[in-house]
Amino acid sequence: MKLEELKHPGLKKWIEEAVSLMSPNAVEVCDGTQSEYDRMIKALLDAGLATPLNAEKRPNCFLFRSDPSDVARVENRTYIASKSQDDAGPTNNWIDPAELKKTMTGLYSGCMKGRTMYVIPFSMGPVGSDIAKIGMEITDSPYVVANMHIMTRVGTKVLDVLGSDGFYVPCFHSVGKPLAEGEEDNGKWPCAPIEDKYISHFPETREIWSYGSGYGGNALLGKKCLALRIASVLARDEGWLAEHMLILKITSPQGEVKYVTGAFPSACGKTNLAMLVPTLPGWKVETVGDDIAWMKFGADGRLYAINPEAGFFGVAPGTNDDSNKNAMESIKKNTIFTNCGLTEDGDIWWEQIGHGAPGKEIIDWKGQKKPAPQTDKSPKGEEIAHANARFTAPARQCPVIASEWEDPKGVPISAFLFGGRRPSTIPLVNQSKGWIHGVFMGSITGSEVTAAVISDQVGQIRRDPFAMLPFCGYHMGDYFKHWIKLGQKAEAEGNGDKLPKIFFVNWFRKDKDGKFMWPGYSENSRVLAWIFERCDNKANYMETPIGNLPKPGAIEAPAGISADTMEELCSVDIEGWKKEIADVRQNHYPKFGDKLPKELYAELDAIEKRLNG
Ligand code: O2Y
Ligand code: MN
Repeated sequence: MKLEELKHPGLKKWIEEAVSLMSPNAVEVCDGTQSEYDRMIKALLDAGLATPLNAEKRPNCFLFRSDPSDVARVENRTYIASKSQDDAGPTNNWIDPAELKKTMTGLYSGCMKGRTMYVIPFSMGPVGSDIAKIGMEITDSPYVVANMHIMTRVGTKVLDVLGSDGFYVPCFHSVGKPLAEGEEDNGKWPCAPIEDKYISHFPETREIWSYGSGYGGNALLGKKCLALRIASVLARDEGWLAEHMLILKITSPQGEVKYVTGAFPSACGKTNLAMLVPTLPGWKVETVGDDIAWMKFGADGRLYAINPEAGFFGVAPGTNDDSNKNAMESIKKNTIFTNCGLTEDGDIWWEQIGHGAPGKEIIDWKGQKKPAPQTDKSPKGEEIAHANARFTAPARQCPVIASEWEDPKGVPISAFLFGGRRPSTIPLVNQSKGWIHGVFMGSITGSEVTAAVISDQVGQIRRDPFAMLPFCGYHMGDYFKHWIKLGQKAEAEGNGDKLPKIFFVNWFRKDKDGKFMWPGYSENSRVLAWIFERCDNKANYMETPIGNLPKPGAIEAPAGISADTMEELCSVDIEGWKKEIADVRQNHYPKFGDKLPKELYAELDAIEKRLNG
């Protein structure tokens, strides 16, 4: 589509200003069609950036290799540029917005020379849904356009809903690598050096400016930047919730349906849980979303959730037929792979894919030929796929996608789950005593840092409240307050009983020999069934100082798990909890200063008193 055809004068002016700043060779407004997607792929093939996979094994699938300096979200280059530093809070990087815009305007000046500027109209959420929001991403990366086609709803249908004066979140993106006359990418992933990368958010003006990275969350601006960082600010101001949560549909053997959402920090198996195959007879679990939930109260006082995304941007290593059969099915066609290995027969491969690589040689994520691994493991430091290698696949291809996953009114939520990778202390499942206790649970969420992340904190618990630490667009103390206020409002309106029940789960408890006590994966369906029944005040439970836990026998033990182990998993470690409370009081809550809601300190005092009582 041509610029002249746009019906929104504000949008046209914004694009014209971007063109004059960034000096692209050409401008294209994306229409979202299959032929446009195919054109992007062709441009990427011609530039030597895409490798087609074996069309018989993986039709319409392509592999990309990014620059080794551009392989993941860059949290230390991600900024919340609110007018006041206090509004960004202690957990976000902050730069004064005027100063940051000056620096970035300098970088954007002429940044698209030799490239085409694409304007991507995209909807986060079903087009036209009351809960959805429109974004407009300007980018010079056809890789971003192709990924946005999968991850969001793109094109003319979005412009139709926008009309001539609709609201959109303006998003600038450039890989930061202009081309000189006659220069081509020639197989080299374009990006800027780390010190020039900026992933910037301007919460007051609802703008996103990204420069220098072409990878994932840094470049696909609908995902973490819009759907979490900017949306969390919109949600605070408009009275709804934008959360880093999966959405599940659970059907009981009696055919009753409930929807639950769950927030888990990275490396806790969120996508696997979202696509779980239950072992519990008669139960069915289906996927509504695997990463983000937007929730608004309906006229009936219940909270309704949509998945703002249309695809999965999942971690490849570790995904196999045992850990996530449904993800493996979802990526059989029409999928973009990034930083995976390439086998001799033109297929992808990664560590823990479930089998060795065929043939004699394999090409690793850096493009180097290596001996083909005989098993699905590689020695540390010699991995074939990057640890953050990804697949981008359409959600509609998931065999267990729920039929209502695109319902514009969303699905009514019965429960929130919070969870983390906690080797000790935290029980298998714990129901909060009420809303504020549930907010307390969310606020102390944390996870053991695993060797999957390069960090000097491996083995330590890193607090990641509501799994939103890298994604909250404002002060987290105010974010906790927002959660408390929503509950109080619902109570005041007589809808307290319609609020989702809140649970904390932990699949990762270890015994004294360091072995996992709970098998996880499909067996988590046993815990989901208990949660499902607790939402109706059924299922046996016992009141404890830390919350309501399953009574012995309330969750049937999976094969190979003894009654003693079940009892340990579902009991209160009083001494461990005293240490937990002390850590929250001394090290965690003080970070939020006087913005930490007094209700949460009161909850901390009450739990401590019960533990001592
Ligand atoms: O590394 C990236 O750019 C992707 S991060 C990501 C992708 C999908 C879902 N969640 C995440 C995350 O970091 O939470
Ligand atoms: Mn995520």
